[in-house]
Order: sequence, then structure tokens, then C-alpha cells
Amino acid sequence: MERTFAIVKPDAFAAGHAGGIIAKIQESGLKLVAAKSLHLTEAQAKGFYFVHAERPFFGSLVTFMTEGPILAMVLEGENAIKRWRDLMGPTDATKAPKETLRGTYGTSIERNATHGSDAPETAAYEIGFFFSGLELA
Ligand code: 3AN
Repeated sequence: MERTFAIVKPDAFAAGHAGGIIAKIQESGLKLVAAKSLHLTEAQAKGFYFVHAERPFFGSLVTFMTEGPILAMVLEGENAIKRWRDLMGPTDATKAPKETLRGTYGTSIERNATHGSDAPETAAYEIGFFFSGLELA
């Protein structure tokens, strides 16, 4: 069993797609372990994306991620990290296959509807950033 961290980003949340994305998660067999909606502050978004701090798109990414509420989730299942990334599709929504979440709900490389951890270490960091042990019991 593996856990991964997922976000419905501000673009998809504002457009009312959180329900559709949760439905896809459940159809895929991944278990929704925990979920919460919140509106990130600038400091929180910078902390979450600290690995990208030196990238040219960092400021724009932080502005996007703080423009409105998000849905933060923990998903569980065999190979959950890869399965969720396969459901999302590639980072650039304009190149994502239509049947993927980013292909369906995203509009650009930045406004790409969803986030997913890319490795067990990042999943552990990201889950711990948003959820306490009590919320994951
Ligand atoms: P992924 O979310 O697919 O793992 P990362 O971790 O490389 O992709 O990038 C984190 C986030 O930064 C992406 N989800 C996207 O919103 C944004 N991003 C990545 N690359 C670019 C880029 N070249 N221009 C603008 N935003 C980007």
C-alpha cells in the first residue's frame, strides 16, 4: 500500500470540477483517505513549492496557487503515486491526452488543474505539510 498527495488546484476548484475529479479517483479504485479545502497564503504556497524557488515560473506559480481555494487530498492504494500521475496526465495540459484530468480540466502548463506527488519522499513531505497524523488515522 502506498499513499500520495493530490490537489485540485484553484483553476479546477473554481470551475466546479472537484466533484468530477473525486469521482475519477473513486472509479480508479484509489481510496480517498483525507480531504480538506483551504485557501493558501503566499507563505504557505512558497513553502509547499520550495523545490521550485529558483525556477523562472515560481512567482507566477505562487500567484496562481493562491488565487482561490484548493482541495488537498491523500490517496491510498497499490502504486498510488504512479496511478494518480497517470490519471492526471503530463504537466503541460495543452499536451495532455483528452481522457486525462489535465487534458480534460487544465488549460496550460501552469493552470493544469491537479497536482500529484512524484516520489515516495515528496509524498511524505507533502502529506505532512497539509495533514496531521490525527487527520490520517
Ligand atoms: P508536476 O506537477 O507535473 O509534477 P512540476 O513539479 O515540474 O510538475 O511543476 C510544478 C508545477 O509548476 C506544475 N504543476 C505547474 O503548475 C507549474 N509549472 C511547471 N513547469 C512550468 C512552466 N514551464 N511554466 C509555468 N508553470 C510551470
